[in-house]
Amino acid sequence: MAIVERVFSGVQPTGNLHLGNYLGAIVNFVKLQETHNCIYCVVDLHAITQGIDVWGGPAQLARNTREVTAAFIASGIDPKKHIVFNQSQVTGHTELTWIFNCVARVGWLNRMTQFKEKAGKDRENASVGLYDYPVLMAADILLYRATHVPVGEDQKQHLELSRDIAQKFNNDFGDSIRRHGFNEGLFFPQPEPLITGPATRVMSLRDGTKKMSKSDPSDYSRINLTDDADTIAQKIRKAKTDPEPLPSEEKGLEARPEADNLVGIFAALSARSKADVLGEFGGGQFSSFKNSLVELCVTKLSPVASEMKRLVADPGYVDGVLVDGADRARAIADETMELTRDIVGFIRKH
Ligand code: AQP
Repeated sequence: MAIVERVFSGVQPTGNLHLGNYLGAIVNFVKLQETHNCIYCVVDLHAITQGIDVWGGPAQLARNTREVTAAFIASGIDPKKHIVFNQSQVTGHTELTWIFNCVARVGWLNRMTQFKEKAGKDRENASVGLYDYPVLMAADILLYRATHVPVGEDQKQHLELSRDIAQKFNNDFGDSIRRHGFNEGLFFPQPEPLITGPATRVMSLRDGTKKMSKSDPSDYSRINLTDDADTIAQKIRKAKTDPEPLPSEEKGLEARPEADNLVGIFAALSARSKADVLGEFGGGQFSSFKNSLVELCVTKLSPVASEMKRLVADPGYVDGVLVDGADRARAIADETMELTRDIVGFIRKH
């Protein structure tokens, strides 16, 4: 069972899928289909790590899971050629998490900044699942022995942890791994983060120093993939800016986070460089730039939104995609888990 190049990534069904998720992750997912075998997962087990008020309860979780699946397909992911499924249908994710819990060190998890940000001041009251989130993420990736993981910049630290877990597992169980025919002692690959593409960190429309996020209480901070043209226009027109006109060169965006963010979004959506965008709009006022940005956003996002709407109205089809994807994912996961159990020394029926 040699290591083959394989892409894995996931999106949480926590509602409000936004332009950051789209440009930072989904657009890259679509592109990678041309060169790799890809597995794209709706990570519902991750979604429940925050309070029930955040993930919205059972009916909302199911709705959000279908919505993320619809967004994948509407954006151009082909669930027949590649694998699209929801995480909870493949039990290997949780089983491998337990084994990795015994490999990962508490000191490693204590350094995870996302936990600190999400748990906030009330850390004692955060769920154990939220603390363990990065270990589940390592299991998601390594269950498929995936080699490449397209993510936004915010996930970089978690990817580094996945690499540390893979390496420690390979070291701890090196002799057993070799006895199982992996002569180099490498069972799990070191997954490579792919933090590339048009916009690896899209910022809030209300505060250019904060990441655009599903959980921001202000809906005006983000453009949701399901927003209609009027809502997109309102949000962009209200987006925070500064009183200066747009600079003519990229250097002029330094220390102007809101301007930088809007120019970055324009560049990403139009597949142009920021310098090129500033060549056209530099020296002008934000108002006319914003009008062009509204037009661009609506042109790019409306077809995705209307296809999502059509798919969400057909839950039978969407659930079918997830069940079919889970069957194909499970076939790969079972192979990894059987070997992993043997490597660790768990007795099982052969
Ligand atoms: N603002 C962003 N810019 C670029 N990429 C982003 N991603 C998220 N926000 C941005 C990338 O989207 C993928 C899916 O993210 P996720 O659903 O797993 O959760 P997250 O990273 O926690 O995203 P949110 O939207 O910010 O949710 P909350 O509010 O719950 O924290 C990932 O590849 C992520 O990098």
